[in-house]
Amino acid sequence: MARIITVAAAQLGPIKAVPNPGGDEPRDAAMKRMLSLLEDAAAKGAQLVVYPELALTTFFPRAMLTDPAEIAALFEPESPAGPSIVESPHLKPLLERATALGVDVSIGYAERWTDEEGKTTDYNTAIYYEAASRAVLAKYRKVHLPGRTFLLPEGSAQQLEKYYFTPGDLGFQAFRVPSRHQAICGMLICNDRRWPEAWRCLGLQGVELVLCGFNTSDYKPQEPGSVAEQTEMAYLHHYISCQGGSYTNACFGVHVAKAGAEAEGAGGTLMGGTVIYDPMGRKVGETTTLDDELLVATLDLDMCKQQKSTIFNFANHRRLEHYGRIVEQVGAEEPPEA
Ligand code: CDV
Repeated sequence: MARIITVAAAQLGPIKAVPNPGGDEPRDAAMKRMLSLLEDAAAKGAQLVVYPELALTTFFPRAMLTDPAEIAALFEPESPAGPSIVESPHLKPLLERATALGVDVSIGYAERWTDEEGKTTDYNTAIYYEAASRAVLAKYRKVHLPGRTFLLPEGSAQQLEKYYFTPGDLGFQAFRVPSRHQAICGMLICNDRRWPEAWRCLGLQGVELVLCGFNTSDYKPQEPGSVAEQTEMAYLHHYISCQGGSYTNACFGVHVAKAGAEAEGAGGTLMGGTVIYDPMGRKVGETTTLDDELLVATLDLDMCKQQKSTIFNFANHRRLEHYGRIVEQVGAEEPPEA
């Protein structure tokens, strides 16, 4: 039987940060928009809807909040004894409707995790929710956190993920989706898509479908180049990362933007470019706006087999004896001058 899955990339337009960075658009307004995309996706036959990174809030790491209560309001609390993310009042309406429609959901959010010992850690997280089992099949915590823990000089675009989050501790785990022909899926979050190591960890588990939400600003005043030049470069680097990951790991990739002007000033505008690639590295489709927009595609998972069994048959061709540096070294070490 053909292993066909219809996916919808649910690009979100801006979730406005008005009047201050933490004072985000009322959550129920953003939820209404997400529900509307879900209904549209289901009507178009989608079996899986993928939403962006930090889809429940504005991209708050563009500003340094210091009020603990204001920060806490942006996070979903979770712990082994509960609550779990499916109980979150901020997400529940979406998952309930997805269950009723029989549509799976992958979505990113800010997670505040309290472990058995009472230690609290904040992660930039995504989940895969399967409608058939009403369960979260997989959770992924972003590994590659860009930016810094401190502010750059005023007027710069800020990126403060290292201030808000801890690097993910769950690694790059592929997982099966029983109700979708046992599809082998994996999740990445935004900056992870730029790291071949992340893709290859999923590729080594036979991944067929990579799901990745992102928030990527298109212009940073402190960096060289005009707005037009930097924007062009942002799209180029986004495309080559996603295309390369799909090609070299023989898998589909669904990359979903939160786009548009979320906040006034530097770094407040996010690029679009929600895009789907096939295992050959071909673009299947792309959005054209910076607003809420749905990109629907029907994918044949068995298309992954051709490249996985030939040029990217890892078992036949990989040479582990030469890859030591990848795990033994972090920064570049140049050869001594001759
Ligand atoms: N949210 C992100 O991870 N954004 C980064 C930016 C800062 C470069 C990205 O890789 O798109």
